[in-house]
Amino acid sequence: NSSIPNDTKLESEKVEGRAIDYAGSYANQVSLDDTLTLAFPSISTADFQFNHEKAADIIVEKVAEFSNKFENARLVLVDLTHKSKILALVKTKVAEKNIDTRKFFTHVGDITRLYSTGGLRCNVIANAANWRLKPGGGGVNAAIFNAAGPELESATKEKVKSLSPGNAVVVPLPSSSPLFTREGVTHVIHVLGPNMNPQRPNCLNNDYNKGCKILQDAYTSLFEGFVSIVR
Ligand code: AR6
Repeated sequence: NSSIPNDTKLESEKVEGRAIDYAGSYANQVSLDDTLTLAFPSISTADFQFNHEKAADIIVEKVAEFSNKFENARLVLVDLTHKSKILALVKTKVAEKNIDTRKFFTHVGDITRLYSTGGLRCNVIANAANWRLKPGGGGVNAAIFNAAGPELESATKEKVKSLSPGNAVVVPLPSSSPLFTREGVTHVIHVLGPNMNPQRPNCLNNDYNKGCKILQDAYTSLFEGFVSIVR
């Protein structure tokens, strides 16, 4: 070993460290082999300006309803930062319910890099889409379309041209997409939530009777889409 230059030694240690990391997450993956995972962002609560308290109530209500519907699958609510208000609200509200923590938890990270940077394998990710199902705009929609490459746009177009609020569409991701190869994502579910932002189409002008109903429908559609993949 003394013949190995110092920097090379360091490099081999690094490589070994990584190998252990990978082995760890691989073992994890094997033991949870048939645990399909849906990672989803909080629909409508950023660009679409939906009230966070109300959205958190709906997320918890829908998670409680759906987490009983599958055995080897789990739901993960994701947001970008530890300061996320919606994650904090959902965590507090979910603690009051009897929800199995293996079937639902929250996670901080970029939904397009959950495996490569967080070691969290998620076969399915949800997108907070726009009604035209177009790439770009901002938020999670832009991030997912950018990370998935043109494959996602064409696969989406093949399935459907537009969405109305409260609906979701399951799009199988071509295996050539970087999101498939790097992150192991096999499906993207586009969801269109209610919009309270006057700068965006179909603004509900603070009508939370309609808005809550549409957000409930959106999560029902999303989770039913995931159940259809799991089965
Ligand atoms: N990873 C995880 N969570 C994210 C990421 C990311 N990369 N990026 C944003 N979030 P938003 P909406 C969180 O605005 O309110 C788009 O332009 C974010 O912090 O993406 O439903 C579409 O084209 C928030 O908690 O979606 C539509 O026009 C959540 O994702 C419109 O915005 C949703 O924020 C949809 O607005």
